[in-house]
Amino acid sequence: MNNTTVLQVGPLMPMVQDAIVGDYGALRLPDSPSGQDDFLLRHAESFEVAVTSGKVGVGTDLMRALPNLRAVINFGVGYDTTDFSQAAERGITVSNTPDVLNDCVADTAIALYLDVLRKTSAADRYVRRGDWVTTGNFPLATKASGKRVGILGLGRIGKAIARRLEGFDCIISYHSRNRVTGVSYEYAASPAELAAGCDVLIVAAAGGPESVRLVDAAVIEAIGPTGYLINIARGSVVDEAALVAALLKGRLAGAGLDVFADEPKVPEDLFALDNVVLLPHLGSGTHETRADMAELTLANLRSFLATGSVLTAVGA
Ligand code: 8YV
Repeated sequence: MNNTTVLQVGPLMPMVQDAIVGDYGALRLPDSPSGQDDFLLRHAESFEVAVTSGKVGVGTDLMRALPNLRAVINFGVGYDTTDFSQAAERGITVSNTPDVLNDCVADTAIALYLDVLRKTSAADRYVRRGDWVTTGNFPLATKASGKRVGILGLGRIGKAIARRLEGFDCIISYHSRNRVTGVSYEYAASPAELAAGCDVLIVAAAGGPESVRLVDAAVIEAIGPTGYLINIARGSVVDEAALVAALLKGRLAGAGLDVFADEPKVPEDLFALDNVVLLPHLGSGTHETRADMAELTLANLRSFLATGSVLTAVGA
């Protein structure tokens, strides 16, 4: 294997980047479009493996420009930035990092759930502004325990969220493409039906073409003015313009968002709303989980280069 077999696409954790450069002589795709053209003209044919993250991915054009690509090794469970249908057509293996981040992403969903209903971030700002002294007690919030919670996407992360919510005596229902066996939660036939029957809708569906705007204006309307939306999945799963409009008009009680349609841009209309909690896509962002994701990414790369198959293939 020559030294230019591995292509790095986008920034990666130092642990991953150092390993792929040190062990495999990976070259990094330049960030600028003109730099990329020149780079690909010289090197495109040599790359058999691309290592990337869910944030950047190997999109349609880049994948087309790599005629000998055999694998995309993705850091992150979400791979919606990689053209998976082209990969499938061309027999290109795609791996991701499932399971190792379930706990942290589910913990983040619970953090948003508690924060949005009990208004802890808003209350923190209240104390720091000195309002406790000048204005008195903070306004009452909404009880978080015992709520009816709908989970959109009862996959690995959705189930981890549900397990945590059981500890809060919540009544859980879900909608997924297919019914999930081995759970006692009620199944809703559509996202709108799920939204209509719950107090809090938590979005945990995978991103990608099949889930674009699954939560549309009608679903947001069905959550209603006393309901809340939490999204720890992908911004693309929610109609962001409809969400912002509903929040501004009081047609939704609040929202907790870790993901957005055009990250890192967040609709500025939301900044002034105390019933909205905004996080910078940090769902899996702990030292422990990111180290586990890095290790699994490298294990997939090593396995592919040694055997031609990965440990955690998407769609396997
Ligand atoms: C990562 C994520 O931050 O795994 C995912 O799908 O959204 C996050 O855990 C991201 O993928 C890293 O690029």
